Amino acid sequence: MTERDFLQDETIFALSSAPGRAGVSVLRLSGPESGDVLKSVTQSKLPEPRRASLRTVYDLDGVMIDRPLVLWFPAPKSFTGEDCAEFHVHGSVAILEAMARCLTEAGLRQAKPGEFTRRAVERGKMDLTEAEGLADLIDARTQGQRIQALQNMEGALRETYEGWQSLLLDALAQIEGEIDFADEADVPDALSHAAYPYLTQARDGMAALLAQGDKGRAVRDGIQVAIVGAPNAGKSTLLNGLVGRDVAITSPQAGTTRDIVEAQTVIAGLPVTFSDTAGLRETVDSIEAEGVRRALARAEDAHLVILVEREGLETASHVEENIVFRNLAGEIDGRVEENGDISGNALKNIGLDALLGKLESLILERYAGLESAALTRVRHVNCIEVAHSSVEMALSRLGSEPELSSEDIRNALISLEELAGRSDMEQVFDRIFSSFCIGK
Ligand SMILES: Nc1nc2c(ncn2[C@@H]2O[C@H](COP(=O)(O)OP(=O)(O)O)[C@@H](O)[C@H]2O)c(=O)[nH]1
Ligand SMILES: [Mg+2]
Repeated sequence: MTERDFLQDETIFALSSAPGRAGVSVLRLSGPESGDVLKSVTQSKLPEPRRASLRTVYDLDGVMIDRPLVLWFPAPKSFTGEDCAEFHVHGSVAILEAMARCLTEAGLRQAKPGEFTRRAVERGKMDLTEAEGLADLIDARTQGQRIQALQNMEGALRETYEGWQSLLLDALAQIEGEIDFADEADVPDALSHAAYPYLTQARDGMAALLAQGDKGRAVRDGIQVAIVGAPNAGKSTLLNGLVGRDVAITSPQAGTTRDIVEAQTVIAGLPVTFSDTAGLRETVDSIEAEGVRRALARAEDAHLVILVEREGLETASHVEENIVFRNLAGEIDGRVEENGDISGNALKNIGLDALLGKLESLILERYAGLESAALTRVRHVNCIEVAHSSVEMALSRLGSEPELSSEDIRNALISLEELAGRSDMEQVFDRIFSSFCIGK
């Protein structure tokens, strides 16, 4: 028995709702002792599975703690796949403390962070990408994040890579058939040829998903918008106007902003962080020069860049911008010019609606409404990139070196198993061998 198997046999509990005073707080149990502990602390028989029942909970001395709703989820139909129970107690600090003491005395252990979900993954209730989706759903602050997280939690990415796995296993079965039975007369010469369509379909699917680039990560982590331009162009004034708060110091003195000033907002249901930066100019002041260096680096890393221009001011360095805001003097109409630039007056909040409208349409166009699975982590991109290049390699030597080609396909499958959070290849081998027979 490994240490992990041993740990899995432990029954754990945790407060699953937020800590502190609340109308109701939920305590969750998972592991083989869940049912016995539920019976003993309620001094009654187990409730009907998955039905809320009112019970009294007693401590070890037989003194009442609270009268909660309790639920019993016998394995495997539970969140973790183990026996689970829930107590919906009144949410007071004193009740939670008494419950924790009572459950600890009954032999249960406090769960570690993420331990319920980890058990769910290890028991096959969900794969790693679904668990990541669940974590993102709990962290979601905007509607766009919620929608993206739900898709992955519901298995969008899992279904996608399972489709590729199936194609790769079919391809492998064809190739192995040719290698193993090459001497037999009834096997067609170019059985491996039959593997082409499977491999190209898997390759194209991976390429299409990789083509979404950093979309999924931008939604999960937030969209970075850098505000750059010459000193005194009105960048800090613009930032304050955009978020409706006085976050950055503004002054007629050139070189006021040196550190990056960030402010958050929500556009098109997605979290957006604006970064106000030091004005771009040649300077002998070493602190300001560091500010300029940071400004350029931020513009480089940002998803979108707003360049603020003001008459008579030169922007010293070239920056790839997405939107130009022309900060004009006087009572003018804020508007979108023919070339797409926005004219306005940052100090008087003129043209900010036009600017926000343009930002919103750019964000919608680039980052919103992912209909397929989302690559929300670098891990996802890495696994799929390796799988993709392995399949490319397999295709390139399918005709000449089928043995090596099948090795490439196995490597692609290993990367997808990694994406799934499973390194156990047994399932894959089962599939390979059963397909193998069909080929015959
Ligand atoms: N007249 C006028 N003054 C502005 C406008 N925007 C900013 N300012 C002023 O120009 C000065 C520099 O603005 P600031 O936002 O600090 O520029 P930054 O260096 O680009 O951050 C401040 O005194 C602002 O009040 C504008 O649209 N019109
Ligand atoms: Mg400034």
